[in-house]
Amino acid sequence: MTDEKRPEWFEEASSDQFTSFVKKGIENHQNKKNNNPALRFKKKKNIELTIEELAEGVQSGSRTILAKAITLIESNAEHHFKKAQELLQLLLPKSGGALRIGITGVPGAGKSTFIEAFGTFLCKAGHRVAVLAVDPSSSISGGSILGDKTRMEQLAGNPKAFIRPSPSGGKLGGVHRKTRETMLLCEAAGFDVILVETVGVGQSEVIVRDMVDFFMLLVLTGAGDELQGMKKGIMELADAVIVNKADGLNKDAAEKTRHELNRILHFLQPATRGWATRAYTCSSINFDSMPKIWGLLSDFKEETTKTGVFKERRRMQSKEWINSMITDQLQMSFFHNPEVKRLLPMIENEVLSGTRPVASGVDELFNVFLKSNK
Ligand SMILES: Nc1nc2c(ncn2[C@@H]2O[C@H](COP(=O)(O)OP(=O)(O)O)[C@@H](O)[C@H]2O)c(=O)[nH]1
Ligand SMILES: [Mg+2]
Repeated sequence: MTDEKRPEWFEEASSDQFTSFVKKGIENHQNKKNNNPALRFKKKKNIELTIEELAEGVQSGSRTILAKAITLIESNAEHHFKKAQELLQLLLPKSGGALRIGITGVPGAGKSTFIEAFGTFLCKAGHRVAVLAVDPSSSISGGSILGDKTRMEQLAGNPKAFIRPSPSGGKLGGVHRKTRETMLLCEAAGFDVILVETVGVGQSEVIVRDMVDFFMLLVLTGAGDELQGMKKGIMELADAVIVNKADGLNKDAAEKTRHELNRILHFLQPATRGWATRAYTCSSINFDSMPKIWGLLSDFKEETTKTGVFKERRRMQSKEWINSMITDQLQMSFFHNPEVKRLLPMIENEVLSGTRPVASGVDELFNVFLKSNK
C-alpha cells in the first residue's frame, strides 16, 4: 500500500488480530482525483503531525486535531502507544478541569435524546460539551452512539460540542484506558462538561462510574414490580435517578415512579459520601427540565468540593486507573511477546485435544515470557 493511500489509523502489521485492517482499494475516478499533489501533501501532513503540533492543535480547540489525537490514543499499535503517552504527558497539566458525568440506562431509556437536549442547553449557557461513549459491544454492533447520531443532530452540528463514538477495545488494551485518556484530551481542549454515555448492560456501568464525578441512571416509568426487579447494584452506583419521558400522558405516572424510587433509594447505600441520591423527573423532548438537572449537578459539585469528597474520588480513581493500566500493560506485553506468540498455538492445541491441563500450559507460557524479559 502506498503512503498516500494509507489512512492514519492503518496498522503496519495489520492482520486479523486487529479490530480493523485495510483491504486494497479499487482504482476509480475518485481515487485518481487524489493524485492531486496538493491533496496528497495535505494528507501526508496529517499523518505526520508531530506530538508538539498535536498538543498545540488540541489546546487551540481544533476539533479536527482533537479527533486525530484521539485516533492516536485509540490505536492498538505499539508505536502509536508511545507517541500517545508523550502527547498525554504534554497535555496532563491542562487536564482535569471538566465536570465528568456518566449516563446509563437500558436501551430506549432516552440517553441519547437526553444528551442532545442537555448538551444543547449547556452549549447555549456558554459551556463546551464533549460526548463520549463506552460500549464494550461496539466492535460487534458498530457502536450504538453512531446509530444514535441522528438523535444528536443538533448537538453534532454545534461548534461548542464534540461527539466521539466508543472506541473498539480489541483484544488488547481496553475501552477503559482509551476513554479515560480521551477525557483528558477533551479537557485540555477546553471542554468543561464531559458526558459519557453507556449502555446499561452489566460491567460497563462500573467502568464508567470509576471515571466520572457524577453518575446518573435514566429510567422509564414503570410499575412497582419493575422497580423491584431493577438491579439494586446499579441504583447504588447512581448519584441521581432520572425518570425520563415525563411528558404528555406519561407525566403523572412518571411522578408516581419518582415517589416509589425515592422510597427505595432511602434504604440504599448512597454512591457518594454526604450526597443523598434521589429520583427526579425529566422530559428530554422539551428543554424545561434541563435547568433543573444542571442545578442538581452544580449543587453536587459545590457540596462535594466543600467536603473534599470530589477531590478524594478523583484521587481514588487515579489509583484504580494505575491498577487497571498495569493489568492492560501486562496483557499487552504478554501477548506481543514473540516466544509466547510462537508457543501459544501449540499449547492451545494440546489443551483442546485433551492432552494437557490448562494450568500447566499457562505455566509454561509464563515461564517463557518471564525468561525472555530477563
Ligand atoms: N416522549 C418522550 N420520548 C422520548 C424522550 N426521550 C427519548 N424519547 C424517545 O425514546 C426513544 C429512545 O430514545 P433514545 O434516546 O434513543 O434512547 P437510548 O437508547 O437510551 O439512547 C426515541 O424514540 C426517543 O424519541 C422523552 O423525554 N419524552
Ligand atoms: Mg443511545
